[in-house]
Amino acid sequence: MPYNAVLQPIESVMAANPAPVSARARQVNRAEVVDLNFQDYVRAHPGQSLPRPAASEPVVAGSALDAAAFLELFESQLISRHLDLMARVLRVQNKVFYTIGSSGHEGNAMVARVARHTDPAFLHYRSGAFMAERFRKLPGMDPIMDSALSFAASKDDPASGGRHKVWGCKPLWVLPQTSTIGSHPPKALGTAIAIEQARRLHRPLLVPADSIAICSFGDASANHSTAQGAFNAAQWTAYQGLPAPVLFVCEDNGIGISVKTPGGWIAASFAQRHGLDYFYADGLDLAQGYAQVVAAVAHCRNSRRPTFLHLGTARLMGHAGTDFEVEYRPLGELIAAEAHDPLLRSADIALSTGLLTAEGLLQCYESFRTRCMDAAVAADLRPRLASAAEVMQPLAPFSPQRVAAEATRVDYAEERARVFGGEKSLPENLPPRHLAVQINAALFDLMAKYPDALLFGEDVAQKGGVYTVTKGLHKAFKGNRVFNTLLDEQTILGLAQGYANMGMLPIPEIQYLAYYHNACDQIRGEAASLQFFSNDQFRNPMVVRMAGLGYQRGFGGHFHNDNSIAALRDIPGLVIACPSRGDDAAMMLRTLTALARIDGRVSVFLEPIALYMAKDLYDPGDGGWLTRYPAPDQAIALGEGRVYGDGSEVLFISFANGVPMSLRAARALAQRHAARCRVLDLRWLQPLNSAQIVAHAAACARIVVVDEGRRSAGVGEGIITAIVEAGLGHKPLVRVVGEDSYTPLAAAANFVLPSDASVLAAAEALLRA
Ligand SMILES: Cc1ncc(C[n+]2csc(CCOP(=O)(O)OP(=O)(O)O)c2C)c(N)n1
Ligand SMILES: [Mg+2]
Repeated sequence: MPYNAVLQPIESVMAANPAPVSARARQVNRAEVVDLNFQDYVRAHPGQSLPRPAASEPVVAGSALDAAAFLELFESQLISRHLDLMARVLRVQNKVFYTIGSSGHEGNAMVARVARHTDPAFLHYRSGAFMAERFRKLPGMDPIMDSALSFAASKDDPASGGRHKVWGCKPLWVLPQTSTIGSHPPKALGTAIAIEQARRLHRPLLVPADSIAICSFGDASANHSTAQGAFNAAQWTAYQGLPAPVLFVCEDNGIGISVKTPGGWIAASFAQRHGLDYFYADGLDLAQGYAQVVAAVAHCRNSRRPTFLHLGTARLMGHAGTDFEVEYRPLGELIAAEAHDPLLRSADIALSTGLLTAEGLLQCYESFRTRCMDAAVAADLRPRLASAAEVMQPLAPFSPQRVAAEATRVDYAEERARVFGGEKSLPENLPPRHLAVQINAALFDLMAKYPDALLFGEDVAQKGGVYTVTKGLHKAFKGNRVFNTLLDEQTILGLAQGYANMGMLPIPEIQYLAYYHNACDQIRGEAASLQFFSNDQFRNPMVVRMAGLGYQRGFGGHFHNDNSIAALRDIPGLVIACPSRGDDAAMMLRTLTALARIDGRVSVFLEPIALYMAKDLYDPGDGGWLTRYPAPDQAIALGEGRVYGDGSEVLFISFANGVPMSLRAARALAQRHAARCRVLDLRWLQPLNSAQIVAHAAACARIVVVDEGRRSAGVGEGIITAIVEAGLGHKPLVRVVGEDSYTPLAAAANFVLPSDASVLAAAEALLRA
């Protein structure tokens, strides 16, 4: 019996006269329809009509799939289906909290079967069968119980510790994804490139050297600009003959929630791309589709080229349990999709070949139902996360002693001497220099200290960066460790995640703070969330350098003088460091790389462009802003600010460009009013060191917060809040802060940013009050 026999009578009846469609077909609960359809189909099947294949023989004539493999794949499909059905039933009872299912996509089990469990996988949310199949690759693992714990948001969920329903598994190299569609292709590509780069650098690799990265997503998600950026970056890489063994798997069910993908669009858009090799496989028919899945995986592994596997699927039971598909899809269309249920086709193969009897299959079907329901009921009894502390436990791991020890570790003297060209030219033996030079020296130092550190971004290599901060690094460490990327911030941050996933230490550069906003989600949604959603099992440590903030004399306008860090400040677990002078910068960078290495943290190093070349503090030629390079055993602990002076009449709290401004204002107050001041340079903008802020605020009579960021959502709000919450809100205090404006070109910028004059005026007003 053709597996779509269920379809034909209903479709023809519908066409003639929609009225007689059976009561079942009209049901709103499509999960029940799909469930009953399967049972009816099996019961009505005429049974064996083909010769029964031996275990190692093609399951049907001409198929690349043998009978034994077919039976296992079918079992994975059934497990996945019953996880979906269980979720629909138990959601209503509040025992399960997630109902986006995999029904109709169970053919993705083929990809899991053909790939290895050490091929890092970044999966679409419809990957139940992929997971069930991959679970076979290691002994002693139970996909049903693991999934049930995840559906139930139990603390014992091995994937995320009850934080989210994600497909993830540490031993199986499945890195959990967020539900942002299309956001994972950049890091999947990054991981593929990292596998190759580690080999070139002779770094120990965490997976076999011929691994591939697998990245699956839906047909609608393939249009997302983030995904398209990753496809383009993969093509750009392959075009140059560079290896990028990533397998993109587009699971095409023809629809995204309620929006149809134009017929044929995925093939039309992807079949002819330069540098992206296209394969199509029927994901609704294991016997048919298997050969193409095998071909795609083998091609990706052997050629090391980006490969696009277009997997035909269907969407059954709606987008999620809450989705009443009947409201936006004609009934006939639902029935048609249900008739293409891949499990009907698998049942047809099993029954017509005599591999299973109808009775045996139904028993098997029911036994998986029972196992899934029992597992879910048991999972519901297991503990759930019970406090904010428990929820946040993996968010921002911090081991201060170990980080301090790592930051000041100096066991690479030989490499250091080689890199800097001998003892005499070690930077700590040179005269004081400005910020850009000291950051450059610090990067040389860190590249020497960490042989797996990689520095990359737009223009960082031969040119040495737009502001020469990375000058000489390419020459010293060569193109495998210091390299230019294509012009795409999402790819830069995706690469960083990929390198980190493969155990390296990425130091990507975002050329200007303003352009971080083009790729914000790669930090906010992706990099910074991995430890949280994997219960700290996966980490993607990195130090992202961003040049930013205002006051550039030579290069005006908003985008090169962006002063907003609001889009960084509220990212859970992210560390933001912002030095104002060269010695601090070097010591802070050491702490950030140590934080990455020891605690797997993601951090941003915000470099104030206008201070790169600043040499003087009070008067032209005084050299007051030059600093000596700190010896490599010196570091600054996370959160520790720098305090200038011990006066108690006025406290300036600031960071970056605001620090020299505050110091100049403090000197003017001393000279004009004999007022004794102190200046606190925060240095770390997230997490804010409230205790230090409050201690100095308590010790001083008046407080001036100098925040070159914006009035709204700037650091100043956090500083004032810390002071007020500590009960010090009665003290005279004022903010000198950037306006809620973009920064205009030329001298007009001074109207919207704090200046020497406005800082001094605010402080004097406080003194007078
Ligand atoms: C960036 C983003 N925008 C919107 C959504 C909401 N959303 C979730 S799934 C989805 C449709 C995805 O369709 P497709 O990629 O075809 O996958 P399918 O669900 O059909 O398997 C949308 C719009 C999201 N998760 N992420
Ligand atoms: Mg879709």
